[in-house]
Amino acid sequence: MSRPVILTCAVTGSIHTPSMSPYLPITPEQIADQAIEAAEAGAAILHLHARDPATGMPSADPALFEEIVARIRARSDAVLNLSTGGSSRMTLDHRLAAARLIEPEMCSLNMGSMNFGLFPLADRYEWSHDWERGFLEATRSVIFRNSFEDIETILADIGAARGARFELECYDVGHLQTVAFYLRQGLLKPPVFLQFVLGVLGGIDAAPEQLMHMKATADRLLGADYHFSVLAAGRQQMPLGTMGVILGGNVRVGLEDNLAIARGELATSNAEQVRKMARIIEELGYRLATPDEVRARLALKG
Ligand code: KMH
Ligand code: ZN
Repeated sequence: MSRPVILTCAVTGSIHTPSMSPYLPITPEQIADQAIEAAEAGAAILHLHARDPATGMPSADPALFEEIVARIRARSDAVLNLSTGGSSRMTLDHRLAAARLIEPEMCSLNMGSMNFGLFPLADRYEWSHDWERGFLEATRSVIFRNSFEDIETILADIGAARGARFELECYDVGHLQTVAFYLRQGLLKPPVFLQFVLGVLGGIDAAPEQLMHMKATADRLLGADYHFSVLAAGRQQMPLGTMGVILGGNVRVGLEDNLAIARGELATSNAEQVRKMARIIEELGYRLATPDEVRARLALKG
C-alpha cells in the first residue's frame, strides 16, 4: 500500500500583502472559502492566519479567527492549525489570543528568534494600501522573537493546558537542536511534526543541499521518532516540496509561502497549488493522507 503524504495548505499568512496578488484571501469569508476548496483538493491540514478585512493587514483578532474556524468547520473536517507566529510585529499575547480561545487540534510553534527579512520586496510592487511598504521595511529592524521563554509559554499554555500539538517551524539547523532539547526535557512529546522552512531571508536558503542537511541533522538529533514536512518559500515551493516527499516526508503549499503557480504566473487560488502538489504526489506513486490519518499519525486530540 502506498505511503500517505500529509499535504498542508497555508492559506494567507502574514508575509504577502494585498497589492502583491488579487487572489490573496483577506476577509474571513475569503480565507474560509479558499481553505475549504484547498481541503477538497487534498489538503489534510489548513494552516491559518487572519487579516483585517478593511486593510488586508495581518491581524491577531480572535473574533476574526473564530469566524474563519466556524465557517471551515461547517463544511470540512480538515485539521485546523492556527498560527502562533502571527507576524513579527505582534506581541506574544496577541499571537496566542486566538489559540487560547479556540483551542484547536494543532498550532504552529516557531523554534527560534531570527531576522525575517521581507524588506527586499518593498520596491518590487506598486502599493495600493499605505501600510504595505512600511510593514515590509520594518523587517529590516524588527526581530521575529521566539525566545526559549516564549517557546515554553506556548508549550505550556497551548500544548499542555489546551491539548494542541504542533507544527514545529524550523528555519535553520539550530532550531532542530532546540526541538531535541525540549524532547529531552519532556516538554515536547513524540511524535513531533517538523516543518523545514527553507528560503526565508535570515534562515536557511532554499536549496536541495540544505534540505538534505536539515534531514540529516534531524536524523542525527532525533533518531526515527519524528515526521517532517517541507515548506520552501517562493519559487522553490514545488521542487523542494517534491524532494521532501521523495525523502520520506510531507509537504506544505499555499499562498502564505508562494503566490505563484509557475514562473511569472500568479496562482489564482490556494486550491490550484494544492491540486498541483496532489498531482505530483500521486504521479510519484504516493497517496494523500486524510485528516483522520493525520489525527492518528500525529496523535491529535481530534
Ligand atoms: N510564514 C512561514 C514562513 C507561523 O505562522 O507560525 C512560517 C509560518 C510561521 O507559518
Ligand atoms: Zn504561518
